[in-house]
Amino acid sequence: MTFKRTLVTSALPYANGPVHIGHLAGVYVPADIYVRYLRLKGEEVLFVGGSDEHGVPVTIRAREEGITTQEVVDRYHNIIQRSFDEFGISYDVYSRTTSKIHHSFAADYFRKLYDTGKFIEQTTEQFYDPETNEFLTDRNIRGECPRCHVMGAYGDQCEKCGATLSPDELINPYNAINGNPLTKKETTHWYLPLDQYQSWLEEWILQNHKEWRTNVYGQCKSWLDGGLKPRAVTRDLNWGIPVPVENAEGKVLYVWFDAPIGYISNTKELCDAQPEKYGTWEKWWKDEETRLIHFIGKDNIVFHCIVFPSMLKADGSYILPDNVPSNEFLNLEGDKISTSRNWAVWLNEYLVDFPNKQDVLRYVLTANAPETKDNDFTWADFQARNNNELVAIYGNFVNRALVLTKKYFNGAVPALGALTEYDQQTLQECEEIKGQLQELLDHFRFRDAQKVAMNMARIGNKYLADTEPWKVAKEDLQRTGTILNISLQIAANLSIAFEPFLPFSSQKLHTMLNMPQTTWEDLGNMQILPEGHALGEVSLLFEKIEDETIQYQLDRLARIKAENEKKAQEEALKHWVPAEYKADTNIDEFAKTDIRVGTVLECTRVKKSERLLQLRIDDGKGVRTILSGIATSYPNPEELVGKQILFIANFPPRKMMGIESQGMVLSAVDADGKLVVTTVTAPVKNGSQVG
Ligand code: B3M
Ligand code: ZN
Repeated sequence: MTFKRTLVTSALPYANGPVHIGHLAGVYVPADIYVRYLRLKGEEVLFVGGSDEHGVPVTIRAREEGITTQEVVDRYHNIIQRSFDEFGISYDVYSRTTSKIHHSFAADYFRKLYDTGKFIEQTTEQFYDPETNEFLTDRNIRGECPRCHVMGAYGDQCEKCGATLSPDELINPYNAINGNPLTKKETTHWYLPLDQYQSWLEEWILQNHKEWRTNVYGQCKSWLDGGLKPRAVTRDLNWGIPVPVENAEGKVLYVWFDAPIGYISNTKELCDAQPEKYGTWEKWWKDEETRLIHFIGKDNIVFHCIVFPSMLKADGSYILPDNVPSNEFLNLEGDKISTSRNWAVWLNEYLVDFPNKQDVLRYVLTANAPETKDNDFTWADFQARNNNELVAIYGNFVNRALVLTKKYFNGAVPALGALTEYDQQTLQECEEIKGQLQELLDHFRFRDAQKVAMNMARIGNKYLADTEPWKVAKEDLQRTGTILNISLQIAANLSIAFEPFLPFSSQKLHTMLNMPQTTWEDLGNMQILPEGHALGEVSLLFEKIEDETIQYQLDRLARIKAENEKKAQEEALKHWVPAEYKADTNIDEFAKTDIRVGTVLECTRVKKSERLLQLRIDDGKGVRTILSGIATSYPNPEELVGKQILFIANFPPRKMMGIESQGMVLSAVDADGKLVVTTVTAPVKNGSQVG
């Protein structure tokens, strides 16, 4: 199949926070490299992006910040768009899913599938908060993680251990907003019966797209092998695109239904506004000669390879993605990047600390791109790559070539004299770079491609070091001229080769070389700059980054880590101390707290409570009953029997689940939120006071 044009999309980031280096490395830089490369080659290409402004995350953010959801998406859409702009992510259109055009387009899309019987209707039981009368979406349900037992895991995912969860798996689920316990209630939704697309998908992906990246192909295969099930495309929520059918009050399109349609509606928005320049939107979405490429992160694979293609197929008039070059994840200093835990390097903040250093970040993120496996961003590596590669190789080479030309030839490109074998070999190696680059870029191997571009700078750097034109100048200025001519041609080629990767530096180098507009065509031409051509002003292409600057970033992360640990403990405590106790705990009372030692005689689960254990304790004077919310940390309660533990003896008695609790067992909370009952290190008399 030969294609006439390429439509490139990049995942629509949720407008619930700024974008961070993980986004940039995983999706936006690779997409931008690819698009710039195609544009340089003169191909017809359209680069579509936008903000994903529906879904639960934005509503959660609104609550956290105490503003309306619309204000949240307005704020972050602007911040995100600005970051993309600043980092040179060269969209043709960057719009948003709250736009009018998108709302009506997505509603129409749903309506067409609805009218042609492409959905099935199902009634299921969903988690419900009887106090607020609302259904809870996965993200608004929290509870204990069934895998790592951290408290406060989300209904769709545990941020601590990364497990993908469903709310049913959570231990003691509660409403994330108000802490209310949840019940279940029936609700009706529309489903896309993915099972009906199973065999078609198997053929389309597993047979016809074996060339997809192994991580992408593998994930698709495992979904398909597991057997696809119908997926709900609507939700009970008050933020989103209302379901455009009768009797659907309070229901909106599922964010993952409307968001990918955003690619289409954003294209339409652009094409409708500038038809002479871009043609019709249908040309981009419905013409078999258009090649569609989705750049995404790995958590989006199923939606882009299975769900969205099924939606497109259900409609029947659209093209399908030709490739979905998804990356794995980028970690930060060994830990998973997380918006909610503020464990990230935010792009807007990066530029405050590193003004005008967009390309440094682009370079490092591509050099470390998580193309085949998860990778780690560290500040030490960031510094090393800047200082040892960008500054010491690329920058140093270019600077020497230009400064020497200024010095010996008054800034004009010297004549090319007779060539040595080494000259010829150097020129040839540089000429060959183009083919290697293309081969890699065509196959979405950006990390290796950038290495190849850097190799050309290495060749140049070595060439200058070997030929030492500054020494030669004393005896043979003409030879110096030849060496510098060759070096300047390499510099000119570097500015083209690096254009997709480091657009700002290429622009700068272009200006320094006073070079006419070039295209990919010119790459490999080792006579771009004619003899006598006057160079522009010389300045440094890259600057060294000092240790203090890096230390500042490391200190910031250490602070965030400490804050997160504190928060995790607080979250655990919130759901551990029985609510009845919370109200009357304050510092004054704490001073009066009477902590004593007792031996556990019996320890059993409280019926119908997943949280409470009932302990019978020998307190030295008699036996008392204490209820404690530690059941999930002690799946085997008997292990506490016979242990001497610490308890608060003078808590007023409280009734819970019909049982009177006469005190409170003291536990320590570890960083994961697991509770460990405190004890003494040697036997003491029961009833001994602790203090
Ligand atoms: N907003 C999820 C994400 O940002 C989602 C992508 C939508 S792409 C259509 O990872
Ligand atoms: Zn977990």
